[in-house]
Amino acid sequence: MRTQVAIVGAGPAGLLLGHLLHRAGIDNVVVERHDRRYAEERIRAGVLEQGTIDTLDEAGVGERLHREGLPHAGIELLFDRHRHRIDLAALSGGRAIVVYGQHEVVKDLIAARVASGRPLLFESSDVAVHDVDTDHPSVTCVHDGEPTTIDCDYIAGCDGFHGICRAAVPDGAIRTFDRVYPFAWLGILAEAAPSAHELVYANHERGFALFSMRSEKITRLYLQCAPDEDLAAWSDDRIWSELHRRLETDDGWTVNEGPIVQKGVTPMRSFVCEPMQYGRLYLAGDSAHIVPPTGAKGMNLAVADVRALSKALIARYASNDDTRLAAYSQTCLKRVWRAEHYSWWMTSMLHRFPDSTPFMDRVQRSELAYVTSSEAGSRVIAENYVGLPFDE
Ligand code: RFL
Ligand code: PHB
Repeated sequence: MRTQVAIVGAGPAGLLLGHLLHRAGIDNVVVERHDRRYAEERIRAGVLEQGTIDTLDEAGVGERLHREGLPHAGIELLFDRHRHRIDLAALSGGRAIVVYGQHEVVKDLIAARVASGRPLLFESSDVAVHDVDTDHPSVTCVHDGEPTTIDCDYIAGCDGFHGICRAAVPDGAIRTFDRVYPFAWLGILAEAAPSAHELVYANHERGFALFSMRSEKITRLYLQCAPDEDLAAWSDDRIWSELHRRLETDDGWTVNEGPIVQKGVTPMRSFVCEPMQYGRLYLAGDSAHIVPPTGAKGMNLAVADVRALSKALIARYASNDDTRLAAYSQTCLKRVWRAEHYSWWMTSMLHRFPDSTPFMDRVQRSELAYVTSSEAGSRVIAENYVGLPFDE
């Protein structure tokens, strides 16, 4: 099989790239290791930045997100039993966020892909990339039991943090930057009406907690836990009791309980590889960088990467102009490092570190008091949370 761009991975990055290229008339094939159901049901991110919403709108896949997503104009930080609101819209010139599950974005993109008639090869095994440092790269895999070769001009590595694309770059051709945190998040989905309209990020002496939601009927909650936490040790009762303690406020606000329909543990790390390209292989999304989820940036960065990559490939095919392709990594890394700092900073301000000292606890408390009382402090949170404008 021959195509212009071979895309490895059908997460938000790979699917959106495939769709943006399709709309520009650029032929592409998407190869995915898992089946459609896995892609559509994997519960992950929930916060879409303004720029992500704009990109999905421009790509013609924003209709359901506007109908079913929950627009939010603020978030709250909870500490010392009080909630403090950050007015995102007022502090960022009217930008805001929408809460809409990543798997819903994926469903919308898969539907658009199927309608386009272009190939999306689910359940492909033994996926490998070849000759990426030549002008005739290829991807091989086994699909429907048949060994398959996809000859192409370019390869997009959109296969997540544990994928094969970054691993195919020879040692020494990329540099990596890494930080692993001494905690993780235990996340649940509960069939319970959210008891507040906005997200609540809590710093508590027993550890961080986050109140979020997916719909008027589903609450999404997270608790800071150990990196190697054993889920079996967490009965539903224990989870609720810990959530109530960490999210308790003096004004009597409390989370609503309901049947827990999903539980999982998410490790926390920061990671960047530089450059995000080797030869004709371009990395996008989690395959090139990871942020801890505290800043809600991961999927948004994946969307920003493929927005830049699609524009670069369109310029290349439309007018044989390689300038944007050559600048791809540099363009993306500027935004990536901003998000890396913000996610690290929010994580540091809101979590309990096992090696913390009474001095560091007081410093953290002072920082929270400052960012929630000073307009300048609140603005730093707001403008980063809603996402900075694209540098185009
Ligand atoms: P994905 O979503 O990991 O998709 C990669 C795809 O590649 C496939 N794959 C392969 N395919 C073929 N051959 C191989 N060898 C392959 N290896 C892997 C995989 O099966 C998969 O389908 O990466 P992508 O597209 O870069 O998207 C990144 C986002 O998924 C990620 O950054 C976010 O989920 C992070 N994240 C959040 N991001 C936000 O913007 N806002 C949030 O509120 C937010 N909250 C979160 C999060 C991530 C979380 N977890 C579980 C890590 C909350 C959590 C709890
Ligand atoms: C979520 O709703 O899953 C969510 C929201 C905000 C975050 C991370 C995850 O920072």
